[in-house]
Amino acid sequence: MALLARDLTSMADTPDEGDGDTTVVTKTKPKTAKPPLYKVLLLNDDYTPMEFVVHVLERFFGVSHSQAVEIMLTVHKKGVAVVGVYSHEIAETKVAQVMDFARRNQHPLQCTMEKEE
Ligand code: TYC
Repeated sequence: MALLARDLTSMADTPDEGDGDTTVVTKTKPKTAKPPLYKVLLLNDDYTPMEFVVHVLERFFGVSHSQAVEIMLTVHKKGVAVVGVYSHEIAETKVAQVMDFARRNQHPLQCTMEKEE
């Protein structure tokens, strides 16, 4: 049976079939926005014992003892340091855990979070 003109037209540029030519199909990837990240900051004060801060860093931020001492001394000298970067929910949990642990131990240690730009 003979091909109709419209059949030839529809086959002409169909990928992987037709006249043997190759058609390259390019697609632009739909852009999914990345969720924002939040820095968790530890603040210096005059009263919280250094060893308590070291313990907090080991316990809640999973750093080694020597890393914890280093970070604690940075906060002690500079006033503040970023101790981790997390999703909003994880950052909130870290801040709450540190604040609760400090309060229960009657230390004025402060921990906050801010959006990473
Ligand atoms: N400045 C405190 C002291 O001399 C130690 C300290 C370090 C406190 C870090 C808080 O986030 C802090 N005992």
